[in-house]
Amino acid sequence: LKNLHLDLVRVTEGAAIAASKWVGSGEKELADKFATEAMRKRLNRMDFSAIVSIGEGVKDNSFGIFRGEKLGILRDKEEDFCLAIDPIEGTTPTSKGGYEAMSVIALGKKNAFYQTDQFYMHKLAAGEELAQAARLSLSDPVHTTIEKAKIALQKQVTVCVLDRDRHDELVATLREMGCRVFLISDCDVSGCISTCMPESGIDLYMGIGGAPEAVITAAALKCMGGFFQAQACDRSGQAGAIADILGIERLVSGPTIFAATGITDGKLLKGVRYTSKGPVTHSLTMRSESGTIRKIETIHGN
Ligand code: FBP
Repeated sequence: LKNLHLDLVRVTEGAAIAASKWVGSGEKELADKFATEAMRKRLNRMDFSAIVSIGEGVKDNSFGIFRGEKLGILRDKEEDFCLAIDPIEGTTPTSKGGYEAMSVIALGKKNAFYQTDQFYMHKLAAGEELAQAARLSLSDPVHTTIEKAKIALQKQVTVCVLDRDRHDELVATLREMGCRVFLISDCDVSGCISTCMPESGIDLYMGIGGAPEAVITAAALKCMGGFFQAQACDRSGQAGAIADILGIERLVSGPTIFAATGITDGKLLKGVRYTSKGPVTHSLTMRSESGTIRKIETIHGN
């Protein structure tokens, strides 16, 4: 996969620039449409054949690249790779000029990525230090996870959670247990990744979010050595009990590459800037085989 990771950054750069033109426009669907078209166009210039394992958008009725679409110059041939894509992770912050929107993609070998028609998954993420010091499990009750984290880290635990009504009980438990809680309006991929960045101050990510985002997160945390488990569920979390809890290897098996480009400013990446020399993007690309993490600032020219 080594030679593909810089090409994949070009893909997220293109999608982020297309999306950035719609920042604050109030036009979620149009932003998504143009970002998706840019992503498809750039993927179709790559010298490979890849199939989308898990795409975006069905839950929002959005215009999208969905599961089963084949992409790349060699797309008429049998695919060698699979993709998990989200041209805009954070359509609401894009349309409102909020924080954390990114264009993201993950690539693996053929059939490497988990596929589901469920829209939502229950998620638990932690950074490498905590993952090594405590045996975390999504099957544990919330208070057990927090007790384990407190013992392992010997400090007040900080948890990132999507700000949704469905998380009221979770947030109440975290507060009762003396946790610091970071409620984010959107973008749980970056919420999960921030557990692997000590400077973020976030120890754990907990709660229910999108299923495509879970596969993309698993790819990112595989590259960063983090812990991640997810379980398919409905929006309220009710169906969770009947689905398997999947670890990183079940979500993303074998080597993987992750790439992201900021659309608006966030913890992880700066958003697209417009200068007299053209748009400037800020991206991240990571490879699980080598553990390489590259941060790339690109001036695109006019
Ligand atoms: P979109 O860009 O597809 O809207 O996703 C943003 C997001 O916040 C994801 O990060 C998260 O996984 C999901 O939406 C949560 O879904 P919902 O907004 O329905 O609770």
